[in-house]
Amino acid sequence: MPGVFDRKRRRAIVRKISEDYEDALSTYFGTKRPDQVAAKYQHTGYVAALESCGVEVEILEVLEGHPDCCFVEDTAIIFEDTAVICNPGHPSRAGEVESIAKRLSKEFEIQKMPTDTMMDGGDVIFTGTELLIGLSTRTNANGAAFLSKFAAERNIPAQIIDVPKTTLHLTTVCSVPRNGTIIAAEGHLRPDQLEMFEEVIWVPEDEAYAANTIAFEDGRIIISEGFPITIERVRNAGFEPVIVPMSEIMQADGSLTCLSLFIG
Ligand code: CIR
Repeated sequence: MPGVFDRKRRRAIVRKISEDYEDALSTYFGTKRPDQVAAKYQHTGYVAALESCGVEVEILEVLEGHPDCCFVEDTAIIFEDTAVICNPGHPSRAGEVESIAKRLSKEFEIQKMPTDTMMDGGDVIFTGTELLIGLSTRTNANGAAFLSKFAAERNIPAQIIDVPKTTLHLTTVCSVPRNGTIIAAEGHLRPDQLEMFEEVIWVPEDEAYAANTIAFEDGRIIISEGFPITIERVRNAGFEPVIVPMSEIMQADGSLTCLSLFIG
């Protein structure tokens, strides 16, 4: 299924780091206000890493007054020819979706979510055969029910996973680099939640941030710098790591996938 869920990952939309990025929301990984200038450098490096893996990247301008606007993963979920526009789970992010919907309407049908739903795209993962939908502080049961039904109508089954209170989104603590394999953070997810996978590459709790990766069909995998145990485990599992610095993105609770919306 092309779009967000296709590990060919040919095309992505990203958005520049805002001038007020230092005011971005931060609850989990932040230890200080993020450095906006360093974040811009890291974002440039991130885009270069995507391009080096063959992704055609479209860079959107900053949305004034939206410090979290670079985290475009949260704004929409792409299904084949339809873009589901999320109802962000934090009020400060509500103003980000309109401009994404406008951009996506150029090539996708637009499906808005009902007003009683709440969903961030960071709570949705496609495993290759099914959707995993996280219930979190940003995604409520109505949001999960709506997306499950929407997916079922397209013959895609969905499973709901409780996102632990220790983390922001489902994607914050896991990623699916190939069908049947999940990279998951110890201390956040439990083995019984991941029984649908043949292989779990466990990330030690003190490297939890590194569980979020972006993998490609050829085995390359973009992974955050500074997490040696995870990098070694991923390499041992047959992947070729492409390592990028992410410290200032992490300060705002953003991970690798959060910075991209894959559209083809
Ligand atoms: C937020 O709290 O909404 C942003 N500071 C971080 C969003 C990260 N996005 C993601 O995990 N998909």
